[in-house]
Amino acid sequence: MKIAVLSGGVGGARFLRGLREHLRQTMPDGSGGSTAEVTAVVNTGDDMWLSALRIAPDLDSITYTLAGESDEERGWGRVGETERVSGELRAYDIGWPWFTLGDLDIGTHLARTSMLRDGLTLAEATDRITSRWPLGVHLIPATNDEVETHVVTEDGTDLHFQEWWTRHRATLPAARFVQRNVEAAAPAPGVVESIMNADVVLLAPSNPVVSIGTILGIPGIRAALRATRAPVVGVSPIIGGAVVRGMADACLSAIGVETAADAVALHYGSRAAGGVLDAWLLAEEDADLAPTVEAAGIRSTAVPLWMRDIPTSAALAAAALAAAS
Ligand code: FO1
Repeated sequence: MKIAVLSGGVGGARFLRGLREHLRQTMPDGSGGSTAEVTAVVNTGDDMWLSALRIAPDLDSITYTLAGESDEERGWGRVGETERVSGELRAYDIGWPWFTLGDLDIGTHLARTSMLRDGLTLAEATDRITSRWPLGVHLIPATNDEVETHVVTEDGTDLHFQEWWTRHRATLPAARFVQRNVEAAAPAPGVVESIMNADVVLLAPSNPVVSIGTILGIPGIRAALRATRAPVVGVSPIIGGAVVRGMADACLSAIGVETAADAVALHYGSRAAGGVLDAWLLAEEDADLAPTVEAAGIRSTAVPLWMRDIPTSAALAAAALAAAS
């Protein structure tokens, strides 16, 4: 079974860990893995150059989570982290004091930057970095091109998404999000193929605007989702009318979408009506919204959406696969 998952960072990482667990249990390969093939198409809009290093937050969040090396409390970076190099950079007034690079994390950024300088693509560097651990999921950046998300605030200031997100905690009202140079970008090799050859395509419960939305904004990816014979199933990132984590509500309001599980489904749209979804998982708290989603041509199921641990994440992944059939 081939599964393609469009994913952002933290929520997507936990969902992928649950999917891997579910497949290990239900489709074991006899050596602890699964016979299923999972490809994660990962958002790169949060990426940036900082202190001469190429930072790729969502790729790293998923890598560290699947490797069992992630800081589960903070939701990003490595567990057992130290910040000696960051202290030195601050002493030289280099980098962003509000954006902490841990020493182990800097190792990843140095490795990635070194490979990029040697002429590898981001996808090739990602293959090299992820091969260090038996992740059980193939990570592909949505694009090898640098398509960074910028936020234009109401007063016209243009900020890299990371500054808006980590320095200002998304409190500056955003007028719009801009995917820099997206018109010249192409899906990374393997992205369209993973969607077209999939038996199931899943949209992880990631930020619908700056994670899933930015993946869909890469020319060719939305068309692949509309063309694939695989059912496309999305998982709501909103539970009980509130975002699970992060500040996705600030992103949704900026694009005029209500922070509600049905509104996000309608924003993605049904494939019959020019969108990308065949089915949508809602939280049980939002089961009353199912008729609205169904009326839009999207099959809708209410399931427990909280991913508190690996078993609950695995149960959510199982529900998403069940909704596909
Ligand atoms: N988020 C923060 O709120 N503060 C930070 O200092 C911070 C540092 C950081 C370093 C590396 C990395 O990969 C992620 C980091 N993040 C930080 C999280 C990051 O903003 C998010 O992972 C995504 O970009 C947004 O979903």
